[in-house]
Amino acid sequence: MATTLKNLSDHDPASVPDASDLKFGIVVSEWNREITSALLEGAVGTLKKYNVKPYNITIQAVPGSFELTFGARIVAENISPDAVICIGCVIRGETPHFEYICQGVSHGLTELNLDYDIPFIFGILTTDNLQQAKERAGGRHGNKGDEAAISAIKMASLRRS
Ligand code: DLZ
Repeated sequence: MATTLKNLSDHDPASVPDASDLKFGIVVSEWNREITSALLEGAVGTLKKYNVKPYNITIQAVPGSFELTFGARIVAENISPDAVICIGCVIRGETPHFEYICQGVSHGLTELNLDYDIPFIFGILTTDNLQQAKERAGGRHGNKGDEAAISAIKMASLRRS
């Protein structure tokens, strides 16, 4: 697999714009909480690392990844952020839920990106099992929360430019 042994959170700090006056919303799914709380920690830590002020980070929980779209819309409308980061973890099970949830949230966030004047970031792990999720939530393949935060800063900065 192309990602084997690669830390996907590796990035060049020089490529990340100044974020000291940007405001972010984070919507986080409670489903697979062990994973999503690690992703959230990564995202918040990375935003702060790039000088985002704590009072410019608003966190809203939703029950599952399917609800991320609605939660993100509500956050966008209520706090006027520069970007919304959506955090979730969908693990393939023995039911068709995996496909329905992944398609629902990816289409939903794509529509929000087209309809609103701010970026909505896809910080959602879609894995075959819990072990793969752990490896991408602070394990050997980095933390997708970090990546989502960096994407959010870059896209929010692009919007302001
Ligand atoms: C129902 C469900 C299932 C089976 N699996 C997951 C999952 O792996 N990750 C996740 O974030 N949510 C899951 N859900 C819950 C749905 O996202 C949603 O919350 C419910 O279907 C209620 O709309």
